[in-house]
Amino acid sequence: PFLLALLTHETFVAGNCWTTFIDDTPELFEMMVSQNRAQKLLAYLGDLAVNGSSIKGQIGVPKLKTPIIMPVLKDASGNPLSTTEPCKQGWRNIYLEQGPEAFAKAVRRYKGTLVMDTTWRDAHQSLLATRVRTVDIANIAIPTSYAYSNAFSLECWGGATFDVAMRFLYEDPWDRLRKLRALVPNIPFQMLLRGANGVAYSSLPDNAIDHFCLQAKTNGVDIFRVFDALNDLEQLKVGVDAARKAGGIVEATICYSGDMLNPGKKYNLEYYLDVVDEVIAMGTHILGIKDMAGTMKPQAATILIGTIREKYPALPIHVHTHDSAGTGVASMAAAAQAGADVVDVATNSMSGMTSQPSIIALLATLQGTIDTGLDVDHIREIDSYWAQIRLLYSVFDAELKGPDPDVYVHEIPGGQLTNLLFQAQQLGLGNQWLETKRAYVQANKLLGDLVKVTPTSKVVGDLAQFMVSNKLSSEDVVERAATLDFPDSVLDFFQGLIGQPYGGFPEPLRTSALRGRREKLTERPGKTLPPIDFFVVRKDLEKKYGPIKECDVASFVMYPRVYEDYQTFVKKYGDLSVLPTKFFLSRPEIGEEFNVEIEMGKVLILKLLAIGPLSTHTGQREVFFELNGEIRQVTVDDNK
Ligand code: 3PY
Ligand code: ZN
Repeated sequence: PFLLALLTHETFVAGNCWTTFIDDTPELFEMMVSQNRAQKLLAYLGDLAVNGSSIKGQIGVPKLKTPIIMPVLKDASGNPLSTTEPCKQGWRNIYLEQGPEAFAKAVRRYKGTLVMDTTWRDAHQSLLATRVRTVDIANIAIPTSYAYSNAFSLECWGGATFDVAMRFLYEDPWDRLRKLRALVPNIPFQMLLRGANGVAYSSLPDNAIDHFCLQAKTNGVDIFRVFDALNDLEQLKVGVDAARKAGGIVEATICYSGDMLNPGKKYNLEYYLDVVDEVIAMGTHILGIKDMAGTMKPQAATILIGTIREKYPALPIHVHTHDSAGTGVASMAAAAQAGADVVDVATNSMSGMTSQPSIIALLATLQGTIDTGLDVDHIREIDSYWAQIRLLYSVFDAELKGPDPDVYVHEIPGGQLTNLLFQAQQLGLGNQWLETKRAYVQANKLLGDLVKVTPTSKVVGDLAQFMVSNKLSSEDVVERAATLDFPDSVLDFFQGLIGQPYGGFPEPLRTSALRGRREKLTERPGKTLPPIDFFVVRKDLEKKYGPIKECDVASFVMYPRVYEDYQTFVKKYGDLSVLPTKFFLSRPEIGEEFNVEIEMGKVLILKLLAIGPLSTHTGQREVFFELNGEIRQVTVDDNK
């Protein structure tokens, strides 16, 4: 690349070179970096052209064929609103100027009900396998800063977005956060933290959670929704304390599981009220109620939220649901009427089914009774963008055909429901899905009726799939537990690595399955894990990858393998977050021109010219591109 930079430098080309030309021309180095980036980008595009997409879970090519039309917001007089600069008004100002307590008080004082929009996190996690890329969120971020300026928050980070960004999208999750933050300075950003697990699937040392939350806060997160999958309060406290120490707004959250209206249910009103008392004693700015499967019927929302509201009049309450059964709008309206301060919704085109209920449907339901402070026309405009994005990501769309009120029976959380359905469809057996749902109910019962959300939902799901694929009934599992080779996640749960379930572990199943091979934990796992030495981790990483940021250390600590694989990918192909999604997922037509802005103001104009014949000798092909008017060629292994 250096030679290429030298040979293409205009002074060199003009033949006006002097002996210290290289030393006197520092932009040669910059040119080299740019050319290096361009070459890596061509290597990716060449590979995509020859071998097709290697993005996991992708089926086919995007349905969206036309360029994306950007929405135009109008002001009160019908004139287009300027969205060149981000909006400055919003709830975040209260937090920045007066701190988390004042923010919580102001939210509680608000006369209507506020909304959190989940489009940038949970909605695509639940409908599109978490595959929406930074560029597609960033492109709509400034208009969103206006349309949603009175929103309580935008959920945009955490949960599965953290590892999926690195693992499948080859993006840096921190980079996403920083980019979005710069474009939306006015609306609080919310993340989902899995308590003592951070954004991973099992416990980490406590200082890793502290370190992670501080990085999250520093890079742009304001509100931390912290939950524990078993409502294990000790596990929850680790995350709550970390978020508070980082200076964030703490939303300690209890998970709602099953149907509390059902007589004899393990998780009944009494249970929830006890947990709420403990969570409040822990200290939280806001109480979160997380109905991750969408089993909180409207009447349950009225009773649960109404009772908490009465008992804790000053406490801000934020309610989350999924629309799997088709009753999400009704439940959120009921929660708002019962005194919830904030409820969760998603933009229409990314709502419904396993995602959150539709924002406009909720606004229509509340119209004339409860104000959200949002402009429906603006929200509708923003949705016109997401309708196109949904088609762009059609390759990951589970294309659910309708609501699944069976969720009241199987209780599968939204994101997992889409995943399990997809896996059952891949197996191609017509009855596989019904069998999986049935087995999920049995597995949950065998495990003692758990609160099911990441990571406990995976434990139940893995056991269910294990039962289906090995044709095991519940009785078989109990009788043959001492000889069965249970999935790792089930053994982790039995060992106590995920925390302590309410009501205890199921016995004798636990002891038979563990067979003395693993020690049973009686305390939370993080208590005995040795603390991370961040200085040493950083030094090791810098030796391998050169200068890195403190947040990269946090990525490695959370997902060591995934982070290293991501680094290897970036070394080979560069930072692909700048590549438009259509060309990240599918090759351009021959002769189709497209632009990639590799950095501010530095635009590459690209065209795929030809894919050469297969060399039987090397198993490779030459792929020809035009890059800013010059012909470039890359050699690609044909893996087909
Ligand atoms: C997650 O942990 O990623 C969730 O979305 C749980 O609901
Ligand atoms: Zn959710």
